[in-house]
Amino acid sequence: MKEQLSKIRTEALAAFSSAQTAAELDALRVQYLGKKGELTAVLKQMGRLSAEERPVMGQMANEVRTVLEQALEKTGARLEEAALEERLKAETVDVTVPGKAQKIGRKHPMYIALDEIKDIFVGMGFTVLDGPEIELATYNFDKLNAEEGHPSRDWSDTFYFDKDSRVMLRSQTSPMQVRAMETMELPIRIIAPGRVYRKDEVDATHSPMFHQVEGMVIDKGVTMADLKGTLNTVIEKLYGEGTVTRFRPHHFPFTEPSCEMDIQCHKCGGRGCPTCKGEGWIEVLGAGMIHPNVLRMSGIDPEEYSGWAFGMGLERMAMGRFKIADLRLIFENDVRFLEQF
Ligand code: 2NL
Repeated sequence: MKEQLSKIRTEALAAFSSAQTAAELDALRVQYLGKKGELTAVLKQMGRLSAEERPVMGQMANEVRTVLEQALEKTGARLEEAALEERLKAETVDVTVPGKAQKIGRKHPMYIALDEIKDIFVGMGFTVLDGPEIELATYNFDKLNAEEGHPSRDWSDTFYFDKDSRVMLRSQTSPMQVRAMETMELPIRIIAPGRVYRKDEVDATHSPMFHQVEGMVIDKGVTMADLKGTLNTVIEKLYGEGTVTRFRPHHFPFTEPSCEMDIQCHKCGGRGCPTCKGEGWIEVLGAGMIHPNVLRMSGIDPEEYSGWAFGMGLERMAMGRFKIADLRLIFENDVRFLEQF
């Protein structure tokens, strides 16, 4: 029995020290010290010993157990340390490796144009307004002098929510200006940029949703000269000093007289080319003196006050500003397109 115990001790110690992993070591612990292990098997034979031998063997067995347990603990700690070392090595971060470049987004060309337009007007003392995209036909049409039966009110042109054609997606940002006329103190100098909706098929120059910037000035003694002077200044700031403009008569229900403003084609200098479709001129906005009916309906006395107003398409502005040929590029948001601005 003495030989058995010393053999277990020698074998176990050798096995422990050659263990490579914690799992291997644990299996060895079970093999030698477990309930069904080799040491227990020896102890089970104690009954066969004489009364004198029993305590001696018992003591020796305990000594072997203690020695093996200490060896297990030591080896376990060593393996754990080695495993940690291994992991630290495997997970090392090389801080000198160049990082992955982060792609940073940028302003959409249309918003670059809008911010420039806003800056110009704010610099002239205008306030920027914001308002609802779902509007009452009252504010979109009635109070703008476009009575029942006006072609722009047709179901084929306007997105209505109800069969009585009273609630709609605004087709222009003028309703915000009507609300301003009703609530703001005079004099008024405002611009109203935002999304507008019309039932148009998508093509190179049309979209059922686009952006408009409208604006107006109302004060005592405001004339067509103020309209021309202000808009010429704005267009020169946007398109460059010396940009040649012209005003053509036009018709809008909410202004009288009304006009459209063109800039001379920057590509051909007015001789006619593909950019201006042979015209020599490019239309940039519509404007006019606010119709007395419109002023009156919003509670402003046209005998005392007068004003001018304008409306322009923001996409068209950005297309001209950045030489973009197709409106769809503005909405598709293809990164290869947006990266260029
Ligand atoms: C265009 C023409 C225009 C206005 C918009 C306006 C607003 C009020 C009163 C009077 Cl509240 N007028 N807005 C005036 C003239 C033209 O837009 O071609 N837009 C793209």
